[in-house]
Amino acid sequence: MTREAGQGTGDAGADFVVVANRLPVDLVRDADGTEQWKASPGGLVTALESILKANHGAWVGWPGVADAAPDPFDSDGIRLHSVLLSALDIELYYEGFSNATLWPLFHDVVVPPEYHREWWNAYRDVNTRFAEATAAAAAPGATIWVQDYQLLLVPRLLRELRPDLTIGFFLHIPFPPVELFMQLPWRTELVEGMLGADLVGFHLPGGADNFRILANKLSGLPSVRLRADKTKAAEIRVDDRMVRAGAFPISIDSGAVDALARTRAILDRAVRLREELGSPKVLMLGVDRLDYTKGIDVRLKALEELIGEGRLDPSEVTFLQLATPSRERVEQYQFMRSRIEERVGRINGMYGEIGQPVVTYIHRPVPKSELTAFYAAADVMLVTPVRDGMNLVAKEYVATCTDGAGALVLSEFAGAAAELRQAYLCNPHDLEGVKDAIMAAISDPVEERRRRMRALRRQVLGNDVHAWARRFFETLDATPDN
Ligand code: ADQ
Repeated sequence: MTREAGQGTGDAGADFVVVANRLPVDLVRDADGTEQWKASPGGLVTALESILKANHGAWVGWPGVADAAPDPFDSDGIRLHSVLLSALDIELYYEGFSNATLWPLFHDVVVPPEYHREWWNAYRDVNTRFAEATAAAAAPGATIWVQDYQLLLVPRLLRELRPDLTIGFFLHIPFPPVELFMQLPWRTELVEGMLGADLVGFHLPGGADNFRILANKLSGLPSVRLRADKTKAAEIRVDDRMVRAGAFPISIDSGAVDALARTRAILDRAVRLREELGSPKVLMLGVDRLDYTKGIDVRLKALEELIGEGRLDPSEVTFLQLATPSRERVEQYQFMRSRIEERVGRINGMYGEIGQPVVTYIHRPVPKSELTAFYAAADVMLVTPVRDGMNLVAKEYVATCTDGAGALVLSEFAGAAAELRQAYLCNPHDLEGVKDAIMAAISDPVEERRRRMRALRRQVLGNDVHAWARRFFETLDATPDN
């Protein structure tokens, strides 16, 4: 990671600023106390890299460790501004309000959300700090793009500090139905926080609708729907401003994934992986952050029953589950991990043979190239969340299926299901339906599977993350009263 201290946009401020809970690089502290930056390039960086570089861009975020706030510095042409979080901030704002209040509430209360005033106070304080850091980093008239549920209050706080800015906000997770959102003791503050933006983006039109209804219900704000608009946007009048809310389904850098998947190194690695897994007749794959919303237990239950009923032969089938560790200090994540690991053990105990487990479970992140080889090796991809904003894994798998073989089993409750209609769709709450979808994905005639994959590839390759970012900015530019 190149780091050029004090160079670049300097103190004049940036014309384009991304604000996210995390910076695109992580500060890593070694055991001996030395610190170094490690790149953690997600899809968002890829999507925004060229806009950031072309516009003297800056990024405001937390560097990933407690009590660290290095001076702003340039990294690969982007100026990075760190926001300091103490260990207590991380506990209350991040693990608490963000991940044990908002995350479960916004995912259909899959586990009960907890409401604590001290978590809320910390969330408000940290959001204020983010808004202040952004106000200091932005040039006059700059465009700001605030990301995700950890920063719902930032648009309004920032507008109060800097009315000259154009502010976009994008929510990466589902926006819940009105009845669920109304549980929140701080529901009005949060909706008004989001209404500080000029454009509020969601993955699906349903999220934008829920938001529009809540703005009316909680703040009495009138809105109109723009029916001819591709984003199915609505305009909400806030004082003398117009706020637009619409759907912008995110995607991946599909061309890059497709190109990587065609390289000799990946294709060879995929062949070797299958051999290392005992050359099964059918290789099924799951790839997730270890999160209770992802329905990892759903697919394990389905597999266990299918084997138990004799519909799948354990000597012919292997299921590989890659599960990146996630939010390990949050209690519900600890419970879920134990439940999943217990079930993996039970299935292997019942049906595995020596040196031939039915389920191979890897609880570590996997490098991008290795992950691509896993996708390329798999016959059937299982994506069964009980609720998911989009789910990029589904799109990554499709972009990797360059030979047109491979089948995607996809939950109707993932945002991706709205676009990937030709997947083997299933309701994760209906276990018989999940089992039938898995069986169809394995045993449908090859022509039927190829036909479905062709349609999926057209969708994913024709709508990449660059188009997503472009569409968001075009709409932000077109929003009246900017
Ligand atoms: P996530 O909940 O993190 O994102 P997802 O969209 O699937 O879910 O993205 C996960 C990313 O992590 C993928 O790019 C995947 O390749 C990677 N990943 C997962 N497991 C991995 C492993 N074991 N090793 C290496 N990499 C792994 C949130 C929302 C989603 C929404 C995205 C983007 O919850 O619904 O799609 O933001 O908006």
